Amino acid sequence: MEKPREWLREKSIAKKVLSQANVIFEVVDARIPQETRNKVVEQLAKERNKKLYIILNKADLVPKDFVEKAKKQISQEYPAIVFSAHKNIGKKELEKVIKELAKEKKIIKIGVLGYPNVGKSSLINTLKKKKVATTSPKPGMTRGEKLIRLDKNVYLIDTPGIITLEFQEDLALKGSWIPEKLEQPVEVAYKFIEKILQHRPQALREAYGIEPDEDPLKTLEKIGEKLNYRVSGGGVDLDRTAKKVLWDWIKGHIKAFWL
Ligand SMILES: Nc1nc2c(ncn2[C@@H]2O[C@H](COP(=O)(O)OP(=O)(O)OP(=O)(O)O)[C@@H](O)[C@H]2O)c(=O)[nH]1
Ligand SMILES: [Mg+2]
Repeated sequence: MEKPREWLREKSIAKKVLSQANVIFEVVDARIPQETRNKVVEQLAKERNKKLYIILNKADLVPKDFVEKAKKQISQEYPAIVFSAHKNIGKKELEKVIKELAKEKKIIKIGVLGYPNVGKSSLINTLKKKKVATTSPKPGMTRGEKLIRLDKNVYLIDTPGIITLEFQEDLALKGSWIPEKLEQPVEVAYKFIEKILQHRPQALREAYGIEPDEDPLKTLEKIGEKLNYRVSGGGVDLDRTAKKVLWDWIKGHIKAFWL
């Protein structure tokens, strides 16, 4: 299991933020909304009786009917809001929610939590209409927690991504782990391509101009060939190709999504 100490540090940050905050915004990736729901965050919120909203961020990367279906599914458990920090989606609705929350208490603190790289800091910047939180395609950008004043009596708390006790391979599949830090990038890319083949193979055709093979490894090879990533001797550099594919997913270049 990867780095329990780091995990504990993050869990303690989550606990701290959860006790400071009145409300939780759990940010998920709208492309894989169920897989990026964070069990630790939801469990801690439940234990502490904190109201939790699920924000489906990066909605600009998926079709509208898909994200609406995801929202409907999640709404059975938590209030859900479709959002994009990059495009103007859901901002008014979220602002309305915040306004309503602000009426309930003298001072309202909203903890923004979720897996690394789902767009927590970007969401805060969008609401604030100013770059107050550092963002990056690299998972693990935000380190400590940071209090940001949104309004007279409204504060947002930016936090580092919360990782649960999971294998780095599984985190990488969520776009929450830096591909270079993987021991076996090819294995992860294999699993990732397997998922895409299952849900939306044309995403690979669109991204790389290749004809996906039903064998994920062959598909990875085809991508490497197309990109002309070679090892000395002429074979396809699978390692490099695997990292590239995982980065393309992180950067939103592969248009796939599933529930
Ligand atoms: N397409 C798209 N990309 C987004 C959106 N929001 C954030 N991103 C991108 O996702 C990446 C991660 O964004 P951050 O805001 O740094 O994510 P974070 O959750 O704060 O990440 P950590 O601090 O590492 O946990 C960046 O490359 C952003 O540009 C969005 O709504 N749409
Ligand atoms: Mg951040």
